[in-house]
Amino acid sequence: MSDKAFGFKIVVVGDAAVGKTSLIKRYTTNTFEKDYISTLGMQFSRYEETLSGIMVELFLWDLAGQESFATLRDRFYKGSSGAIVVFSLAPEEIETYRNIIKWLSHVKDACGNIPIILFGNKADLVDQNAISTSPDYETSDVHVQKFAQDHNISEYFRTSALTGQGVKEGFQTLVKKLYHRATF
Ligand code: G3D
Ligand code: MG
Repeated sequence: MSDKAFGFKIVVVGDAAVGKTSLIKRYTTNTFEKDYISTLGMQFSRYEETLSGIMVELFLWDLAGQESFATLRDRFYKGSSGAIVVFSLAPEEIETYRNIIKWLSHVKDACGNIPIILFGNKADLVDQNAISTSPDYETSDVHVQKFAQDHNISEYFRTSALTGQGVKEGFQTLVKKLYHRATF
């Protein structure tokens, strides 16, 4: 019998090219691969996280290539304990922020009220001071935090799969939440 008491499926969703695969790779192997080969359909990585000495087995699912996949949606989301919704902070990819509402509704339709963490990825591409302080930016921290609160999102992290900023912290925050939900 396995000594792993806990196993969680986590779906990582968001528009194509926001960095879902790169974030999973950064978290599970602590590397960044510039030119990985994308495959069609969905893929998952298995990862063992240890929280205060307790081993937690994670199955991290993401979509590769075709992000509009209505027919596969049920299979992809089935059995998920938590979700990470990702958009890109790169100014020319602002559309990916406006689209998170769609990803949130997919998660809620398929999984009900599971914990959701929001990642604003590619933080390395933007002027950190500008986005955190200037309310002119649609993706400034104040605006995104407000959006997160209004949509029942547990927490928001600015991340970079390239530098590693916020990645481990963000994933671990979700895992802790799932663990608490499962034990209390
Ligand atoms: P996806 O799985 O959501 O489709 P990918 O996204 O992980 O494939 O990433 C899409 C592109 O964005 C890749 O570039 C990848 O290298 C880049 N990328 C992912 N995360 C970051 C990040 O945090 N910072 C920066 N600067 N780039 C990132 P290519 O050029 O291979 O398309
Ligand atoms: Mg991908």
